Amino acid sequence: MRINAGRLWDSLMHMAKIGATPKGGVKRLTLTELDREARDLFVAWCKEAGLAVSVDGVGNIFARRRGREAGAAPVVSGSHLDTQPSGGRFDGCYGVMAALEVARSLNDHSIETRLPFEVAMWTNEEGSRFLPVMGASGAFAGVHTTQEILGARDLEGVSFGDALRAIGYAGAAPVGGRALAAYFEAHIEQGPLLENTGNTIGVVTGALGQRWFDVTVTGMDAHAGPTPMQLRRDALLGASFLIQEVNRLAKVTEHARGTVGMLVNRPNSRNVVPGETVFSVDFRDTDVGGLDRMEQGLRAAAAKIAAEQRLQIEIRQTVFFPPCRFDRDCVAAVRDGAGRLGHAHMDIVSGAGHDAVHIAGVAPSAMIFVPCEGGISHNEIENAKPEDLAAGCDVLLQAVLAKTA
Ligand code: HGY
Ligand code: MN
Ligand code: MN
Repeated sequence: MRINAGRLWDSLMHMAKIGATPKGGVKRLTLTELDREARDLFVAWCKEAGLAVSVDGVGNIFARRRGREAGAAPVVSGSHLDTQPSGGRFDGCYGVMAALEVARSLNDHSIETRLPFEVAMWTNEEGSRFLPVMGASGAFAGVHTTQEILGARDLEGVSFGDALRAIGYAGAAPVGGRALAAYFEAHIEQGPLLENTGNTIGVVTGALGQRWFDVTVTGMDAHAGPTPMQLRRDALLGASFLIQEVNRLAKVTEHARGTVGMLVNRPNSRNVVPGETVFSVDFRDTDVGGLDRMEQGLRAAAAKIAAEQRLQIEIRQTVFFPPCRFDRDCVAAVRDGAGRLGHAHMDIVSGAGHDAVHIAGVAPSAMIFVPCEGGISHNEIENAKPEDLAAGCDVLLQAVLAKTA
């Protein structure tokens, strides 16, 4: 039994039109009109496939296919439809479309599973508009409260709850608190390993832990002309020293990662010494000790720079989740599926966070990676081969069949 590769590709390309950018990417930020349009299309496709659709209080969407044991805990598979501001056509969307294709293929082959199967779409996985990243799957898993998620505000001050209501997806279903028999997520690797090693399938055994901060550097606005260099309290200059330190700390060990992706400089005028600079720090590592090492290094460097440059530097943690290991049996179901289908495969640890990382805290979970061109993602040129996407979806079908039997 195989999925319908053409239908999977067509669904991906249809969804990619919603928020399409001139460079071939997708900008579909969470809880915007474009997100609503994508959600409406997804819900329509689920209903066409005979799935019962429900929406929970943070906008997570679940589309349920009946099983013989109608009330039993379902096997679930899904991902996210929101993208980065300069996102691609596959990050997240592939996992939602692959899960929908599994449901469609079970219908095509008139398969009645013992357990119900649900397709899931998690709100705000990317965390680029609202913190925390992976917030809605985190609420489902009890890592965050619903109030915390609904109260988050974007840079314009709009709350998650207001934006969710504005697009009509403030659902009535409770957030979490229900058992899942298993969870699988298909995703592009977003790194170069599979492509470089000639593997089609990544059997994902776990994911790096993450710790994010917002750093606020405060100095003094001053005139760029009359103010002598030695009297300045230049917030952007202080931030630049600390940003170099983030990069240095992350290079100390092989699997550590350190990124400054967001920076706001005030007053951001060409002839004013900046008085305030706010920037993000994203640390990742295979163990919490590595995250602790980088945090301690960051705080020590900040204290030194603050004293030398006569600045105030505040460091506020915004995201933390420990490294995760996926469920051995679910990982084996993925590995066995890839083996049975004859796809070259390798075990791999995810450098990216995914909703599966939170769901793994409440249900046996695993992920399936497929290659993306050049390992590039979070970039409008993100690309993947139809045959690899189909292979990953076939492995997902095998894993779902194994767990719903
Ligand atoms: O940041 C991540 O790892 C994911 O793309 N949200
Ligand atoms: Mn993703
Ligand atoms: Mn992403």
